[in-house]
Amino acid sequence: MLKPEIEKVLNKQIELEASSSQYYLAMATWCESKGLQGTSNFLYHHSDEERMHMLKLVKFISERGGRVIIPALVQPPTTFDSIEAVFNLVLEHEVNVTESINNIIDVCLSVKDYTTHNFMQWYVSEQLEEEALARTILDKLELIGADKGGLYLFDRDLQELSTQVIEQP
Ligand code: OFO
Repeated sequence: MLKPEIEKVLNKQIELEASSSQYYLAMATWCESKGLQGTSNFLYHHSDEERMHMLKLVKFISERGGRVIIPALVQPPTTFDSIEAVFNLVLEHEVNVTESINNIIDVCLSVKDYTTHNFMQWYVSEQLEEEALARTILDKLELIGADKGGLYLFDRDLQELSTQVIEQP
């Protein structure tokens, strides 16, 4: 049986993963409207991944006899200042997610829930990768600056990345 403290933080994480998925979906549609098809596909995939992160939590709570709360949707922004702004927001968001995951780990240790602690290790490594990826993308964008040809190649790179980063649940 899940302890109430754990059920609470896991449900909060479900909300955060769901809102990440919505947020990246909004970014994907914005990039698509700017002709950045590769970047858009990358973000569509990223949005799918976040939904998968949410589902893993939903199933884990259910399997442990807890109560899942499916959160209401919050409308993400419809427009963004630039592609750099998009990825700065991605990084900022992922850093928040990491903090939230670290908080769950703290709660697991404080109530001695080693099963959830073990389950959350997957999220710890996932966050490491996601933050690193967002930083790499931002470095590339800084390198490109205002070079339109560079942006074209960047978009092509992200198209390629979008087929690699998708994971199986
Ligand atoms: Fe990228 O947030 Fe999920 O875990």
